[in-house]
Amino acid sequence: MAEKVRDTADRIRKLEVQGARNVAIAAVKAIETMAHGTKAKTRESFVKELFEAKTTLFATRTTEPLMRNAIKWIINRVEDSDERNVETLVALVTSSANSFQKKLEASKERIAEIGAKRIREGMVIFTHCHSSTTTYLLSKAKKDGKNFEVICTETRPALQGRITAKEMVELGVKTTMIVDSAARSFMNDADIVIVGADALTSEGNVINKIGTGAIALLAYEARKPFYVVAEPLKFDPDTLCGDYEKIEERSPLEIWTEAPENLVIRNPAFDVTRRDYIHGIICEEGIISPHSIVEVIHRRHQWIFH
Ligand code: RUB
Repeated sequence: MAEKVRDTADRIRKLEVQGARNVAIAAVKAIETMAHGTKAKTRESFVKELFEAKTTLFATRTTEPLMRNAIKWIINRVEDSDERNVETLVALVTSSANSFQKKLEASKERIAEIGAKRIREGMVIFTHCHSSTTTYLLSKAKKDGKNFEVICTETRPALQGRITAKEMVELGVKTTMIVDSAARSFMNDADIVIVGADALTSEGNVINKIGTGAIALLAYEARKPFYVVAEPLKFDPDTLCGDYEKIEERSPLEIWTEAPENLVIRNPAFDVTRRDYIHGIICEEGIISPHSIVEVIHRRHQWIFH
């Protein structure tokens, strides 16, 4: 299998590429590069290569339906075509990869446009981890001339909150970083919570960085609106058929490298936020209730079910 796919898979696994959107884009680019460099002479061997790449990339991070949907989009289009010429199939991979990326780009813009309207002058926004969709929305609000503050968690154990903090400081936004366990102490200072998502389930629950579920509960207790910014393409169709979204469990070494022997360390990367605590999902369709996610998928992305 192409070097590029292996290399991308490695970078995703090591969190050198992080966040659902960035992971999906990196995977799409890797498949495109692999297709360009293919030595396959027949449709069958080309399709086999695509499936090998899919297996490798799917295995990198368990809780990334956007990446899975992106790869599915490309492979579906190749499988649905009757074309036997490999060069034409490579061109089809390129056009599918481009159209997927364009969809993602357009949704990011639209989400930022819609979400920025919820940011009022002087607001304090609480966020967790690093979501490129969230920080893009905040940068749009800033460009619109709004002044606001951000409180961000450091996000143990991999400290993705630092990426958010750096981006916000560079944007000229007054930013306060707190340890994750200080979330309750600072929730009262916030006006609104905005987080990203890795997965959306058929019941309208949202899966995001570990700790998000607890932050949603804190926001509920403090009566602060809790919004999720996510494109519906993060929907996992398997949840409609009864499967639970699997939660990635990462190495205990991320938590403690020299831990005592026999100590059990658990390191789930994500948790579930129940729909009851979510005011709205800000997506390119507008601000929707978590209950309507399946309806949106039926209307906009039927192919996900196939
Ligand atoms: C990142 C994370 C982000 C979502 C959404 O976790 O939980 O909130 O992926 O990000 P990790 P985006 O750092 O483990 O990948 O809005 O960029 O898709």
